[in-house]
Amino acid sequence: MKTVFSGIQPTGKVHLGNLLGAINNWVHLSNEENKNYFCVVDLHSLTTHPDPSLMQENINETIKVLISSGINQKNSNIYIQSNVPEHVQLSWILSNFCQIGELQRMTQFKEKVDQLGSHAGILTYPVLMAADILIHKANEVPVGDDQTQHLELTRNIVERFNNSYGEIFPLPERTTGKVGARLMSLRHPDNKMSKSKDDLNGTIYFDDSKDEIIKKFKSSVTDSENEIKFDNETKKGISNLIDVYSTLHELTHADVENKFKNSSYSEFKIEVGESVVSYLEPIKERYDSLSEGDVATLIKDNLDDVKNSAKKTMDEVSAVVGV
Ligand code: AQP
Repeated sequence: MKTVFSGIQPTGKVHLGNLLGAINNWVHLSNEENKNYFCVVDLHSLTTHPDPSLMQENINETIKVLISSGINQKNSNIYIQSNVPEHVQLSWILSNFCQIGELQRMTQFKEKVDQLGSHAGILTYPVLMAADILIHKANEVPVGDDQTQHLELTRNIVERFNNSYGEIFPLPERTTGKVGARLMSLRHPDNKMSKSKDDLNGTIYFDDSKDEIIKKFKSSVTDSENEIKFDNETKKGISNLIDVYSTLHELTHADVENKFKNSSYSEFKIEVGESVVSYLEPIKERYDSLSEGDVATLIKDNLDDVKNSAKKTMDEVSAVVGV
């Protein structure tokens, strides 16, 4: 049986990129014979200096989306990172198995320094991510392709740690959804769809109304041709829409091209928009039916199991390093 770990930051409203690039895959994995840990990584989000008055609301909303997404609760623990201090304890130990130069070479570090300034949290973020994964000894990590470098770093840390202390951690593998590894903004197809960017019209939020969704797809930026063809170099906008449609209908890009070979861009945009509406509808319905009490009970019920798993790893790690 595999152990799966993945996380999401409570940095704003969950969007279609989070759902298709990550959470959808979590739902699939939760229906297989795995032990799953899905974590709202609030400590990671501190690197962006979020407004404290919005934090609890964002955490609750993100947890509610995870529950509503269809994750099978039987073999999955949804929890909040800061409730389990072992994440940070392990992160400190692992930071001694990681070079400063490696952290400085991370693409996300370079991008985020420009946006957020160069504080140490941005630099050491990938070590905390390694600890998130390793605290439950996860061997499978379903994340978007923007996290490839961080996963590679985790694997390097594992190899160095195991070389010193024996086979303590498994070597984790990254997995992505079938398609849609990186969903782009509908207005700026060069940029990924994102929670925290100010790009309301380019981002589909999980709770957008039907009209908002159709309107955003109708006005999505494409190109001046009228051929529905996947080409991520020269036709990024339309390729992004093909990605969305193919993910939702479990079709290949070629199937989608063939299905819409006689359609105009505007007809295709409406079809994609309606598919997204149908996908989000049950998620929104479940979300609306959840009370704060339901969420609190679920978090409380999961916490013992999560804490036991984290403590077991920390006890083992503490023993081998001699603290
Ligand atoms: N556009 C995207 N396409 C596919 N996958 C995506 N993910 C994020 N954006 C896309 C995946 O969603 C998971 C959770 O992401 P995160 O909250 O940890 O942070 P992020 O990657 O930085 O996502 P955002 O939404 O862009 O947040 P902000 O704006 O705060 O940076 C991850 O598995 C991620 O790959």
